[in-house]
Amino acid sequence: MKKTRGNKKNLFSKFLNKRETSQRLDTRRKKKLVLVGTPNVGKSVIFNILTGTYVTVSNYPGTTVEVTRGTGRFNQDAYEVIDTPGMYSLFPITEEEQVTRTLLLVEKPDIVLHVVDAKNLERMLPLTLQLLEAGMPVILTVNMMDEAERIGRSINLDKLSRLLGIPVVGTAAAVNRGIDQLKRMVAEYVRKRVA
Ligand SMILES: Nc1nc2c(ncn2[C@@H]2O[C@H](COP(=O)(O)OP(=O)(O)O)[C@@H](O)[C@H]2O)c(=O)[nH]1
Ligand SMILES: [Mg+2]
Repeated sequence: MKKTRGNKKNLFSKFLNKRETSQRLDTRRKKKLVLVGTPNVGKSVIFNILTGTYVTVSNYPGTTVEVTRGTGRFNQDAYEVIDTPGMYSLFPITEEEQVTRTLLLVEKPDIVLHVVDAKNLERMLPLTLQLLEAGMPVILTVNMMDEAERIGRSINLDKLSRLLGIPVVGTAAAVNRGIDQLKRMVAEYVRKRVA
């Protein structure tokens, strides 16, 4: 009789231990990073750089809109990286925009990378403001810096960061420029939010 009770206790403490372990793992769960922005700004190029070979493409539930997910490992952390269809506004007109908006609200990303084209910055910043107003954890990625430079545009990224009050990074993803800095910023941002 005693033995059984002992065993039960043992099982119970084993169960507790297991639970503790899974909770511990949970605090180290994969961070979720979502790429958003208008079409043709380089979201998918950045997605491909951040993730490995194993990506899954699926229709967002109940729609014909494709969402691509992959895993990125950098700065000792694992991230679920999600590439979304292009969106112009958080107030959706197209099904793509509707899906991206829902995804942002439902999946509660740890980081929203708003990717913009450095050549058309001013046209794209309204979405940054909308995302911020919606309380999203935004890092602004000013991509295509190579093309902007070629047409003689220079962008004061530090000033932009001060004005918006969020991290801003300049990239030229197609030539792998600024990606290390982007990864560092993501890691730093997540660390700050957890602390
Ligand atoms: N010059 C230049 N081209 C880029 C850069 N990033 C992306 N591209 C190109 O821009 C096009 C659109 O990129 P894509 O990732 O498909 O954009 P998405 O629609 O936002 O996913 C592709 O032809 C890319 O090769 C960049 O930083 N510089
Ligand atoms: Mg794309």
